[in-house]
Amino acid sequence: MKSWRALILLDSSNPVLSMKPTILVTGANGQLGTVLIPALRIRYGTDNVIASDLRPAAAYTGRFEVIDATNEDRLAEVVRDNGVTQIYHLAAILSASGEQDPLRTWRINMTALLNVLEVARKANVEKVFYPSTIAVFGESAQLTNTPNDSFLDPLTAYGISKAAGENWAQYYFVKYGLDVRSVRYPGVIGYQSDPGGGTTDYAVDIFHKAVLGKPYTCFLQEDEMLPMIFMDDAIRATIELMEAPSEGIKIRTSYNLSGLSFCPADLVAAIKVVYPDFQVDFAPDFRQEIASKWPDSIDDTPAREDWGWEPGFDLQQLVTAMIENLQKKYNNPNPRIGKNQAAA
Ligand code: AKB
Repeated sequence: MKSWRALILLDSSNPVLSMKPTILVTGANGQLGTVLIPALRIRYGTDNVIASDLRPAAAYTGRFEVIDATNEDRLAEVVRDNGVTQIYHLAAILSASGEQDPLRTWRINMTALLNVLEVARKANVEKVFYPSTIAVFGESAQLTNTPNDSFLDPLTAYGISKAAGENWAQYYFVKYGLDVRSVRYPGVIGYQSDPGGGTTDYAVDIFHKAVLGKPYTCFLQEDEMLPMIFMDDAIRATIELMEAPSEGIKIRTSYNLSGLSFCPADLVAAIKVVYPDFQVDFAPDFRQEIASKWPDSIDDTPAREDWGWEPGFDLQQLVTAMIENLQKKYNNPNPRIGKNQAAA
């Protein structure tokens, strides 16, 4: 299985590494940022990666700047004062929390992105990473193996902001030559950090409950199939895209990115191999309505062809990695687990 750790260990002769970018990451305290920052620091050097968020995390180590990305002057100041050459713009409000106040979600997501693009353009930043999402797809898209170039008619404020953002990314590339790169993440599943306000969050929460020996109530229907990706794959995809030669990046809106697809019932069955007594019930809420409009699976052929994307984790490997790592985190509190019960 391929992981970002393998990428770092196996690839240290990559000429990209000798150029040592100075990287700014917005939304550093979020689910992805918490894991991406250590990966970037291992790859490019601790001092070359500046984490930023609205507030510092409790026990932050390494360079950190308090930045509200909706404040263009503050963003410009940090970029200028630190000679930033790459920005990973992760700060955003996600699908489920975004629906609580749709106009605020639009305002924050768009203002922050346009600030990043403008600051990057004015300061001659070399590359920008912009995360998009499967939430850009809506009812016009084919649900199975959704093609990269599907018509986008998203039905959440988050999805609308990300679809618009993809077009702004392309606009800045075409009009100003700003090297903006983007992937459409599926639901990201990792043990290292908590998700924050997404429709796919169940697939992380469920593992914590299983390892703690507690029952879980799932907010999606048991047969709601969604595209997902293991955190290590998501991090590796991000770094591989950002390091790919510019001429290979043919899509300047955003690349579909596929890991695996499953529904809650599949996940419960896989977890029950390890925890046979795990209790799950289903109480679908407003997030089921969001999920029902999203793809079941994603066609990521352009990502594979243009920059060599290949996922490394299947469902069994993901479940094993999640349970083993959460058992360590929680000091294996569930007495029903014996060594020989680890998922194969
Ligand atoms: C969410 O559920 O909102 C995110 C996403 C798929 O973009 N995880």
